[in-house]
Amino acid sequence: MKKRDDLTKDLQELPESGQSRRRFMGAAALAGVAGATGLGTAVMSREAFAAAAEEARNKYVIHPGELDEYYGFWSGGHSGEVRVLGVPSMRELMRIPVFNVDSATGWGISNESKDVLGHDNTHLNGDSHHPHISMTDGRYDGKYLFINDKANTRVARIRLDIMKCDKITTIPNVQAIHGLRLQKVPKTKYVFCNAEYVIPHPNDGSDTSLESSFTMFNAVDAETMEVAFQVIVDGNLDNTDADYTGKYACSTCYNSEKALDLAGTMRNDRDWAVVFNIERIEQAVKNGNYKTLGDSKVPVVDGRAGSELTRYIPVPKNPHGLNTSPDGKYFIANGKLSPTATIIAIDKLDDLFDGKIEPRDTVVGEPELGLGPLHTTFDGRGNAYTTLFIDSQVAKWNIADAIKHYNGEDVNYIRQKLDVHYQPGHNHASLTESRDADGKWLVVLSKFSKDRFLPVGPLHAENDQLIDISGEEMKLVHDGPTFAEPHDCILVRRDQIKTKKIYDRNDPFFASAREQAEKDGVTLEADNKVIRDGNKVRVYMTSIAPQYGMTEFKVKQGDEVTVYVTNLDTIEDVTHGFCMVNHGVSMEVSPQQTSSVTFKADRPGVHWYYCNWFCHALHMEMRGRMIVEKA
Ligand code: CUK
Ligand code: CUA
Ligand code: CA
Repeated sequence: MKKRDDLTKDLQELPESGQSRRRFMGAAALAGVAGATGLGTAVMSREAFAAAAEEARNKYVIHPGELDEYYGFWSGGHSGEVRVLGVPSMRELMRIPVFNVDSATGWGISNESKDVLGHDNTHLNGDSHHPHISMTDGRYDGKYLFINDKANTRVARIRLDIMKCDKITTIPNVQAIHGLRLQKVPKTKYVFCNAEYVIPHPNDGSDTSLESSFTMFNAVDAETMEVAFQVIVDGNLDNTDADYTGKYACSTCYNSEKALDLAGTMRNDRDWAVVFNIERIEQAVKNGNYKTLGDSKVPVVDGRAGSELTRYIPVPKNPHGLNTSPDGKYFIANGKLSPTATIIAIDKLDDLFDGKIEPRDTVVGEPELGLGPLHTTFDGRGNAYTTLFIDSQVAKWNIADAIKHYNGEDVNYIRQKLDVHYQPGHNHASLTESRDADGKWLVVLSKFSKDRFLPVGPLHAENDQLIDISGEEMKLVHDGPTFAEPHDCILVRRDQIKTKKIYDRNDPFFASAREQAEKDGVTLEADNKVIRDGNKVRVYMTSIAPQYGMTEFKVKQGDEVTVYVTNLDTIEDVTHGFCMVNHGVSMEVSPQQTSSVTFKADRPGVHWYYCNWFCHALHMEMRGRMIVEKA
């Protein structure tokens, strides 16, 4: 095998020779096309260059009034949210607050969002990494999107018909949910999620030793959002993915050493990928072969070495991403500290679990890709695309050729290496996690942007790059700055998502408001009424642009006031808001939606409320007064 440096040099097909890297970057979109036309930029005429640029532009520019072909769902990292982008335009369409507080929609402020987040409001932050869309028979069904919260050990579900988060579950007995993937076949019954850090059990301060510490692999029921089971593992857990039979899930572990310091986590030459036998785990739970931990009732099974529920496959040093190829054949573990990716054949796992072969016998390839392989994605044509964090590149390689090479054949499996800017984490090709992987677009989430955008102070944007992978060569076509911190994204065809234009009046999202109104004898769609219930006051009002059904209501100092606003407008896009000045109260009320918010009327006097979503020419006139009588 050639030395890595030679390989890299041979395979660098970028037309950047003779140019400074910086100049190349400025003309990145053009250079990509130049490569495809076989013309180095150095010899390209001005006219050819302009024509190539025009061709590139027409391919990815969505002109005003046109719609994108794909929805992209981006995690928002420690902003705690999810963002919706159109691809290939890369325009941001919407933000879906999840683990964060959002002033515009009132997420974290309104009662409906607190029903989801928990009314104690113990956390205002989150750290969302991995957005994944529910599947039926290995294809996106457009029903839900699930996402982890590493910061506060939660998993959230977003209803894709209204693009609102409707459930959040805190995973018990563990800390820091990181990797998250969904069961693909026969449907998404489970959300698989890895807790990253080992903690002692019980974690009550009585014993903080590593001997009593472990972490767990978790399965959340996708419909009920209850934790179905937890599996104790050796080492720790990073990323995960599931197969296309419904039988196996696989997770990477970078800390088989269970070390507390950095050097310690790198001590072993190999860590492992742990494979979970979902059928056997379900059976163990059914047979009552489990325990529970602390106050939680979640069944906990033991999957540590020697267990029949798991198998540990040694892979090189501190692996990171774990990705299933869309043909269902392979789990690919990305090396991170090793320049390799490890190809695990899923059809050998039955034999592994039956004790017929050894763990490393499942490995059918271990291609050398470059420095810092983190995540791999697929085009559905047999090629894989792996981000190289340290090399700041994406390596395109052919899986079948990598396997041949592993078997001693003299074949070159690397197809191309493309510079990205800079230090890529996840990458994601269109429909890549499903049977429908179509190999059209590749998004690369570069963690550093450095000189790619106007400087905005020491804190930089990240750089999400769009690469056209529909041809033989990857072509970089777009740079897009993003705020902290998209870890991962998922691209789905636009016809796979069906959204509501306005709310259904029976939507469960505001069912609790309806229940309360019924108890109070109030019809949400018609009444404008104040109901007093001790020192609790419920104010029901309607809204039609540009007016609230009530321009004044009276309460007493010290009352706990809940305002319910029902938007009677039926016209798409006519959203109202409700903001009570100086009370920290703000919320969205979209067409046919009911929203509510509770606050303390603690100061006597006049307090104005107003509509804060621009709804009408007379939007500013949409307001009213809360009169608080002195106690
Ligand atoms: S990730 Cu979460 S640490 Cu590579 Cu999926 Cu960034
Ligand atoms: Cu209603 Cu602005
Ligand atoms: Ca390690």
